[in-house]
Amino acid sequence: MSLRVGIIGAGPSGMAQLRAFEAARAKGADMPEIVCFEKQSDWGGQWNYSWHTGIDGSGESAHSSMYRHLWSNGPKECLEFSDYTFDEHFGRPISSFPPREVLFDYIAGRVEKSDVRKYIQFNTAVRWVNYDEATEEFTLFSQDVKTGESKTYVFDKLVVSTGHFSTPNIPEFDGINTFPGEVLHAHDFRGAERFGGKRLLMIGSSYSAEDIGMQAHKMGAASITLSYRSGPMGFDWPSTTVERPLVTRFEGTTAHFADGTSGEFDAVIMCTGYLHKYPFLPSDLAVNSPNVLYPGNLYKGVVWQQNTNLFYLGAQDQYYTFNMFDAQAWFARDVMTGKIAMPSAAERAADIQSWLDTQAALADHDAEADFQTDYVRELINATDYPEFDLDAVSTLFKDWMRHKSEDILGYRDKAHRSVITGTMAEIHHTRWINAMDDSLERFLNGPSQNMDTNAM
Ligand code: FAD
Ligand code: NA0
Repeated sequence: MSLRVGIIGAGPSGMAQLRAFEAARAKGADMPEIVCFEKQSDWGGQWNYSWHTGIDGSGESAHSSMYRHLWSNGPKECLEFSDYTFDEHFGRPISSFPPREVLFDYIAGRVEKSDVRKYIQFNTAVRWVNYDEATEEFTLFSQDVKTGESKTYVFDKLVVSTGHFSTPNIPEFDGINTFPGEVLHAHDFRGAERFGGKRLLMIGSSYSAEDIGMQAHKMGAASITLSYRSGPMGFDWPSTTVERPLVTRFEGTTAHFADGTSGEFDAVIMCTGYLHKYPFLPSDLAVNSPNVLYPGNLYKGVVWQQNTNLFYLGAQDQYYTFNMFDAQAWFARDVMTGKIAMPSAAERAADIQSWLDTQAALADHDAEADFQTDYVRELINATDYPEFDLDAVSTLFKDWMRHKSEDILGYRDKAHRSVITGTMAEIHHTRWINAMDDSLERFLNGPSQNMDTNAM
């Protein structure tokens, strides 16, 4: 009997797992029996944009946290697949910070070419998974979200690739129940147009707060206040934007901050991150971690320590994304097929601990980028995933972070060089601050919008 592999989720990580098996098949390896379960009607995960918030059209929790005007926050050269380049997909150089639709097109283009859609059961949510120690089999219970039909499957190996930026982390604040304006979490944010002229309070000090804040600035918010728990982001913000320590309480429309200051607000957006949540898994198989670069209990960040038939992709906080998911998927594939032998439990535990110790000592963002670079390198070295210059990617991350420090509204106007093809990105026809049309068509073909809007 051939190997039976279940994959939960057809976002970029699940798509990487399908591509990894297909790449081996193309080199002559046997294809296992694969079923990939995707609760939405299309692949792409976070990149599969939907206007839905809360509950989607099938009565499931809406998965994607992306918003209409989202542009990549890191250079595309840092996430490029080494087996499917931007040049191959677009046939010409494009700029370094594409909008969501363009990146969706890129990731979908690769898997369409490898004909793996046939393995995916769309509109199918995984409801529960059991593991039988005696038979070493997973029993998976799925449900068609349109018809309600439930099915049972048995697998030898299980890949969890359901992402971890969909279940909002929602803190409480005194008085927020009676705040008269809109209160939402970043997960439910779809566009900042309606905040034009409004006084906006964002709680949190990471990517969501930064980018949704700057989206609101772009769309003409009257003011943006970023309230931090641990420390300010410290960018050179536009004049509309200030940082304050954490909110201590709300009184009507007034928010009071830990430094004794206060302000009046029309709306509050919680940019307070997300929870790892795996409601379909028993607790002894589920990652339980904050959002960190190396969650514990996963050997090489992929293999569940107490059950090496279980794999997680993309469970890390992410500098690297698409190419890291590839490195993980290639590694998971080779473990599943026995090409990579598992060391003893004690050796795995020691390996996990050494990564956790290194992680605990990381001093700054540059060190974090190097840490994840070393991690990705280790995975790639263990497999036949096409190598690329990872040190050059780490340098790109550092350049990007420096550009953000220099100009938080302008870093997306920079161009970077592909470490894989050597192609220099185009300078985009429209500065990010002036770009109001995020479509693939406009991005690729213009015309420029620089003359449509005044530079802000
Ligand atoms: P996801 O993309 O979350 O996909 C998981 C899939 O699993 C989904 O399709 C979901 O429907 C499915 N699923 C979940 N539960 C079940 C179930 N029970 N049964 C069946 N299917 C299920 N990365 C970048 O590189 N650049 C960016 O600019 C960028 N911007 C981001 C912006 C936001 C707001 C967020 C939240 C993330 C962003 N990311 C970005 C990171 C993003 O997480 C990754 O790019 C990528 O989408 C992660 O892929 P994934 O497959 O691991 O998870
Ligand atoms: P994210 O910013 O949504 O990015 C997710 C933040 O929440 C931290 O600042 C944390 O503070 C704060 N926080 C948590 N609990 C809090 C509380 N009780 N009170 C106050 N603040 C609290 O989440 P995190 O985890 O980075 O930060 C949580 C992902 O989405 C990232 O991978 C990012 O790349 C992606 N993203 C991308 C884009 C674009 O590409 C835009 C948005 C998000 P503290 O004190 O723990 O530091 C454009």
